[in-house]
Amino acid sequence: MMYRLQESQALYTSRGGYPLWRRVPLDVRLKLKKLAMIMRRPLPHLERRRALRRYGVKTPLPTIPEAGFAWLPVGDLSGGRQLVDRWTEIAGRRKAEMEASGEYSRVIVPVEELAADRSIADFALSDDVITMIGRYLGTVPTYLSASLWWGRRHERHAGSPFFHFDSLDTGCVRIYIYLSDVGEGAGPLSFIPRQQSHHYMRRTGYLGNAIPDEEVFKYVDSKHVVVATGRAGSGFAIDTTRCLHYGSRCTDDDRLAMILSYASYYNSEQPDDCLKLVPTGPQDRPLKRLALRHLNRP
Ligand SMILES: O=C(O)CCC(=O)C(=O)O
Ligand SMILES: [Fe+2]
Repeated sequence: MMYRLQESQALYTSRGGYPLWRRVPLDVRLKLKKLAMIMRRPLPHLERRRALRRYGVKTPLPTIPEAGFAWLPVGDLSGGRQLVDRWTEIAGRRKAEMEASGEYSRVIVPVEELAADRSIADFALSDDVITMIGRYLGTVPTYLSASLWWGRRHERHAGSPFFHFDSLDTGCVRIYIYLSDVGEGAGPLSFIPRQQSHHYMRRTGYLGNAIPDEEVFKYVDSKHVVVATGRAGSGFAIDTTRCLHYGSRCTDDDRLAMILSYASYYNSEQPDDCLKLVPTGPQDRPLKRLALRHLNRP
């Protein structure tokens, strides 16, 4: 049992802070923090809501429902097919090179190379993708990162193999695109939909870190776990701040996945410097420009 977490490392509200503060759950804490950020600089908040209405795509798009997860027809979204064709080939080749050298690293393509890649930028910052995520978050999102992970069979450090919530914002979206076939044993992203995840958060006072499966299943029936298996080229959007999740339990097979991350403008992730390498130009659409702005690096 490689992917068994022996001891709970999770943090709970009851363990610290002033007595009243101890009763404030994670989602409320994040909301308060965000409200403070918006009050300090309200203008971008209003601008971005307006921009979404004004520049958002008017033709039908996939929707990310309240439950926080949606499969995406990646090939039908603008730039999706090109991205998948190009990066399935590159990822497979880089993985083979690493294997030949006998080394392992989860990151097989440097983040700088991903940030600078035109096919990734064309998809990740397209009006389609930004509008779809924007409708879910209620604002033009900020683009945080593109990464490409190799999960090697039996590798414990290939990703985040234990249940947790991310806490960079009150909501966020990660787009996963599998670049290899990901069956049950290849570490598919697995999650609990928003409603049941929220129940866990409120019942336990969860604040952070990894939780053993048994701990989660004391509060949520394991039948609610959704295991997102898929073929190479398939993709989905997931809100990892609202859905308990884990991935990379590569018990039988390897996994190659590209992960694109977005949150609102008011998030607490430090923007990576390599985002400056994203190809830009005078023809860029307003939504792309806004998606490349960050609170800590306007
Ligand atoms: O290893 C994985 O796929 C899970 C990664 C994760 O926790 C995340 O994308 O937030
Ligand atoms: Fe996560």
